[in-house]
Amino acid sequence: MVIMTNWTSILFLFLSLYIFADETNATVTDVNSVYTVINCPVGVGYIPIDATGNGPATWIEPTATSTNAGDITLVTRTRQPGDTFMFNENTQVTYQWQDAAGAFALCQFWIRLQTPGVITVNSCPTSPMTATSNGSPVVVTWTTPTATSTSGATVNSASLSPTHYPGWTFIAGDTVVEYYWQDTNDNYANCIFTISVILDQQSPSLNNCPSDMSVSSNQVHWTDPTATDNIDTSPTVSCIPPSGEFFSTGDTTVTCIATDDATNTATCTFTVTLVDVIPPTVNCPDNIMSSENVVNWMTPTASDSSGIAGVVSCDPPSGGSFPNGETIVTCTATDGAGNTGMCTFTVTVAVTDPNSALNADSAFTVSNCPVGVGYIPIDATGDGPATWIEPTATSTNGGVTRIARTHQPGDTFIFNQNTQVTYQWEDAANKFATCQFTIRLQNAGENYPKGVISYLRIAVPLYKYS
Ligand SMILES: [Ca+2]
Ligand SMILES: [Ca+2]
Repeated sequence: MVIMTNWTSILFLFLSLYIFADETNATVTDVNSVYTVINCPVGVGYIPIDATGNGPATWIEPTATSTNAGDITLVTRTRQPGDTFMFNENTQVTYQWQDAAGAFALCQFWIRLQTPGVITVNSCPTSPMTATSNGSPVVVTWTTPTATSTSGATVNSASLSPTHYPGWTFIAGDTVVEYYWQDTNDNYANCIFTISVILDQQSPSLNNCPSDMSVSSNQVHWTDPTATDNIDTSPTVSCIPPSGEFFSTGDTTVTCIATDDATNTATCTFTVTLVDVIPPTVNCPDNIMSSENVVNWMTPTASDSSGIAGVVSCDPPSGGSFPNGETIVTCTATDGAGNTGMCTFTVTVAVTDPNSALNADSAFTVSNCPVGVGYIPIDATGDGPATWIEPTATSTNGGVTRIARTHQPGDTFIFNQNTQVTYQWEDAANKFATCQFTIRLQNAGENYPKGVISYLRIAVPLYKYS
């Protein structure tokens, strides 16, 4: 007879629970590796026996074999089938064997006489649950198991008394977590599992950290390094800033961090050098039409990926005197890396010059342009239509097209107001001719002062009316 303290019994029970798992045919290796114990009802918490009061209970008795030579002796059997048990009490039953070599094996379980029905436990976590720690307590969570009674009795949740709750912290080592339930028929059930926290104080290894790189595009991609660890099979790897980020001109240090489950870290760094090869973007104003030779505009803005676009200058500059016709203005800005961006716009000056007929393109001949008349007076008493002989043009270059006619005979004009009428033509050589004159509806015989109205016969390239 082996006498054990209560503490030792509990330890042996947990050993057998752990070793037998959910099988009834298991080897008690930790007790003595030579044994095979059959029909030890481990993992069931207790064996429920339907009853209405104190009475006998039966069960299949466990047996043991040993690889050691000689006979095996059952040295302990605290109860045997047919014994009387107390109603609604858990009674522990212990079997212990000793073989000829002196090795022991143990089987312990509980018998309970109770009202018919058992409590079924749902989602008891699989034991052991594992976690890793770098030495600090770690938070472990699990799904809280639930229980239902097959007898239809109500499971008394008030009796739910876990030893630990999900979300608690655990230190390295094994911790046994237990849940117990009781129903209104006084049936019992439990769920027992082990949380095994493994001490890991070794940092992961980072492999294939990118080399320093020089790039010309500000969006930079690379392949993140990989990591291995002594325990964590998939340490996380992240880089700051991450691949695919937009970088600023110059040097940026990228730091990659590998982290294992126990929050041990390893880092590596590399440098991304962004060489600026992108010229600034210069934002020109819209094309300018001017009736004066001196033309001003707001200095264009410019932007650059480096953040510094440089000073914008235009050629010819704002505020200068522009000739009649179209002038292309080019504005540029140069960034710190010497990249120059540019944009262009046109300044078209159309200054009405009474003497510009002398500057007419010599290829043109314009007929019926009423030059020298100041204006064409039309007798009228109010707003109304006016008619005139329309001018025409020919060119030695051929291909003359009338590209503008601001008014045509029959149009209505405002009384006592000078209205300028413009015709313009373009020939096959892209030369232009313009005829401008003034129409005025006025009282018959009225002499509105002549000579103050500008007029023009044939014009050099002024501007295209659209
Ligand atoms: Ca590790
Ligand atoms: Ca740039």
